[in-house]
Amino acid sequence: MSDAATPPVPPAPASNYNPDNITVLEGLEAVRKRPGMYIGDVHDGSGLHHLVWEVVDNSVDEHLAGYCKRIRVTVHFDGSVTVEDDGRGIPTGTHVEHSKKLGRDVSAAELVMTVLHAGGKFDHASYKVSAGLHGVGVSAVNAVSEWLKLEIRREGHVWLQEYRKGAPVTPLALIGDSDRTGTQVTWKPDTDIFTVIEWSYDQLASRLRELTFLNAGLVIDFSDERGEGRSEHYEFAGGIREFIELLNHAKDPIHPAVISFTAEAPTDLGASVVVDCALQWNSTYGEQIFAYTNNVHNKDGGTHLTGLRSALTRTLNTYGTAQNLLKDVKAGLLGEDVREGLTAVISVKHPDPSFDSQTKSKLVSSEVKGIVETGVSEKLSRFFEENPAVARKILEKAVLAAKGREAARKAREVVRKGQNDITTLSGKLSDCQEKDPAKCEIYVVEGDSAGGSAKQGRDRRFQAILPLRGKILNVERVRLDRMLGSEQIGTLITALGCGLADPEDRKETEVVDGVQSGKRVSTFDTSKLRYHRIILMTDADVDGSHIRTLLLTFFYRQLPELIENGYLYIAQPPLYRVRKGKKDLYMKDDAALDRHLLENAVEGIAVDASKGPALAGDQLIVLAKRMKQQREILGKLDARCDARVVAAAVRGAMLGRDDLRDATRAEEKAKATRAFLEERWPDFKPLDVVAQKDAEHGYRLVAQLRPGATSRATVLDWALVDGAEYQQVLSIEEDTRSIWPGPYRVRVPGSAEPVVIADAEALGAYLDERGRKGIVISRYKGLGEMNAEELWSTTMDPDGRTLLQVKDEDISGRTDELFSVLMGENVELRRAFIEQNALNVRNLDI
Ligand code: 0RA
Repeated sequence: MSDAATPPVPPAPASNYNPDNITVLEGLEAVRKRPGMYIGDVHDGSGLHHLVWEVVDNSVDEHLAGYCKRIRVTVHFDGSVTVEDDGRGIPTGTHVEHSKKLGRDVSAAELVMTVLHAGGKFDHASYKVSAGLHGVGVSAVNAVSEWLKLEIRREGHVWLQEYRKGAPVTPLALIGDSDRTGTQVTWKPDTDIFTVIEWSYDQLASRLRELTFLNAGLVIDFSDERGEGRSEHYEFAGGIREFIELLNHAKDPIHPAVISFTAEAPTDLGASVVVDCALQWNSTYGEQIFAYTNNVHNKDGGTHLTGLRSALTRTLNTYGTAQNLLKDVKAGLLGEDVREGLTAVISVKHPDPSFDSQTKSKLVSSEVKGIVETGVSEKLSRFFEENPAVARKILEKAVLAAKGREAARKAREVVRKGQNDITTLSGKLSDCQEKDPAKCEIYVVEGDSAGGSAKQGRDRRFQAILPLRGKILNVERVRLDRMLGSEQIGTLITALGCGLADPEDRKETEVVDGVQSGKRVSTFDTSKLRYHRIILMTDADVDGSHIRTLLLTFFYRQLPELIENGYLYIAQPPLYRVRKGKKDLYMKDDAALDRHLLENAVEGIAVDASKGPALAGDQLIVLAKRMKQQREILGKLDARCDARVVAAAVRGAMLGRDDLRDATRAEEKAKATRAFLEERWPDFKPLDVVAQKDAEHGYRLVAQLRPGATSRATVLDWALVDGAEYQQVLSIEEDTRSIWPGPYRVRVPGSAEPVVIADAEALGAYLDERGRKGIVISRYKGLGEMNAEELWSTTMDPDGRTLLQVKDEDISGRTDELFSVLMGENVELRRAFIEQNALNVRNLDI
C-alpha cells in the first residue's frame, strides 16, 4: 500500500457520496418507515436493545464459524454503541454481481451494511448456526442510526466507511495498516425513530454473559462509559457448567461437581443436532431450568425441556427402585420431586429449528424431545452407576421432596380455609372504604411507627395500610409449609385476598409430538385480589432495603403473577429536604437536588458575555449544566489520557479528528496544545507536544514529559479523539465560544459592581458555589422522621408521588442471582454484599 512516510488520507466526508444507490436504499427506507416490523418496539427499549443483539449476533456467528475469539461491546456516554470483534472482518473487495447490477463498484462490506439480509448471503458455509434473533442483519441497524461508522481490519489494512441514516457518506476508504483482523461497528440510534435511548446496563450485561456461557471459548468484554463507568469481563472456558456454578454460587450444592454432558444426533438436514446439558442440585426448594436453542432463550421451554424432564423422572425412578431407595414413596417420585433444588441448563444447536412464534419462546421441533430424552437418560444413568454416593444424595433429596409435598398440601388447606376470613385482620390491617380493587391501594409499611403516620396521612377512601412488624420470615430459606405458618406472611396473604397458587397449577403444559396440549393454567385467582396497587414502603436505609428485598423475594417466588400483571410497586419517599428560610422542599433523588441547586444558583442574576445576548434563568442553567458535563467528561477521560493534556488540546487547539489525518495540521495543533499547557499548568509544562505517525490511523499527539514530571498516559490518539466523549467536550467548547464567549460579567442584585469571571470553566464553578448559598439540605433516613402530613404529600398523594413499578424482566440474570445472594444460606457472601452496598443503599433497588 502507500509509502510509509505518507499515511493514507481518505477524502473528506461528502454528504452526497452516492447519488446512484437509490435502489439499494429503498429497502432501508422500508425499515425506517416501519421499524417495528424489523427491529421491534421503538418506544419501550426492546427495539433499541435488539440493535445490539443484531450486531453482536454477527460476531457470534463469526465465532461459531471458528474465527472470532473476542467481542468487545461499549456503551458511550452519548448513547452510541461500539461492537468490535476479532473475526475475519467483512470482505472489503468489490462484489462483482451487485456492482454489475448497480453500474458502479460496490464493496461486499457496503452491501452488508445497506442490503437487508445480506450478512450471511455471501458466505453460507460458515453460518451453520444462526444466532440472529430477527435475522434482518446489520443493515437494519444502519437504517435506524443517525450515524454509523464501520471499521474493518483485514489483509493487513484498516478500512473505514461512514453512513448517515443508512446511506454511505464516504466510500470504503483504506486509512491505515494493521496486522489484526476484525470488524468494528459504532452507531448512534436515530432519535427520529427511537423515542427513548436509554441502554439498560443489566439487560446488556446479563445477555452478554449468557452468550459467553453458551459459547465456550468466547470472550466478551463489556463496558459502559456513562456516569461513573462500569465494565465486565466474561470468559468461561467451562461453558454452561460455569453457568450452573454461577447460578448456584450463593446456594449450597448437595454434590460438589456440576454434572454435564453432550449428545449429538444426525439429522437429514446435513448438520447434526447438538445437545449440551449441565445440572446440579442444591439445598433450596426451588427449580431453575433454562432452555436455549441456537443461543436464544426459550422462555416457555419446548421439546428440549420436555425431553430433559422425562429423562430426569425416568432415570431417578429407575435408579431409586433398583437401589431400593424408594421404600417410603409408594407412588414413586413425581417430576416436581426430582426437580426440587435443581439448577439446569439445556442448550440445543439445531440446523433448522421450529418455534411456536416469532419470539422463539418455545421450541416445537418434535424430534428434539427424543434426542434429549435418550441422550440425558443414557448419560445420567451412567453417571449414577459411576458415582453412587452422589446418586444417593440426589435420590434422598427427591424422597424428602415427595414427603414435603404431602406436608405442604396439608398446610395449604389450612391457609385456604382461613384466607377469606378478613375478620382475622382486625387490629392489623387498616382497610379502605372503597371495594373496587381497581381503585384500591395497600401500603405494606415497615414497622408500627411509620405505620402510624401512614394511617393518619392516608386517604382512607381508597388507601389501606398494613404495617409489618420486624423482619418477615426469610422465604428463600424455608420450605413452603413453614413459611405459610408465619404470622406476617399469613396476614399479608389474607389481606391481599387472592390466596396462593398451588405449585401444581403453575406447572407448564407440555408439548407432545409437536402438539401443544393447552395454555398455562392456574387456579390462582387474581380476580380475588383486593388491591390493584400493592405498594411496599420501607426506609431508605440498610434495614429497610433488606425488608424490601425480603418482601420482593416473597412476591417473586410465591406470587409472580402479581408482578407479571404489574400490581407490585415500591414507594419512593423523598431522599432530601431542602430548607430555605421557612420554606421546605422535598427532593426524591440526587438528580432532583442538583436541578434545584442550579435553579437556586441562577435566581435573580444575569450574566453578560463578551458577545451575544445577556444570559439569565434557563439559559444560564443550560450553560452551567454543559460546563458541569464538560468537567465530568474530562475527569473520566483522565483515566485514558491526562485531563490537562485533553483540556489543552480542546481549549488551546480545538483539536478535531480530521486534524489527525494531516501531518501539517497535526503539527500545528501539537504546538498550540503545548502553548496552552505551559501557560495554564506551568508546573506540568511538558518538554514538548509532538505529532507522531500512527500505523492504523494517521497521526496522534503525544506530550513528552520533563524528567521528574508525573502524569498519566499522555497520548491523544484517533480512538480517543474520534470517541463520543472527547467529541462532546469539543462541541461544548465550540458552542460556548461561538455563542457566549468569556470574559463574563455577573450582575448580582443589590450589588453595584458586576463580578468579572474569566472563562466558562470558572463561571461553572461560581454557579456551583452560589447554588448552595442560604439553604440547608438534610438527608432523610427513615419514614419515621416524617409526620403524617409530610408522608402524604411527598409519598402517598397520587398527584405528587412517584411509584416504582416492579418488573420481572430478567429471570435468568441478575435479579435471581441478587435474590439468592441476599437470601441464600451463604452468610459470607451476603455480608460482603450488604457491606459493599451499605453506602449506596439505592443500588439495592430492583
Ligand atoms: C460476510 C462474509 C464473511 C464475514 C462477514 C460477512 C462478517 C460480518 C460481520 C459483522 C460483524 N462482524 C462480522 N464478521 C464477519 C466471511 C469473510 C471471509 O470469508 O473471509
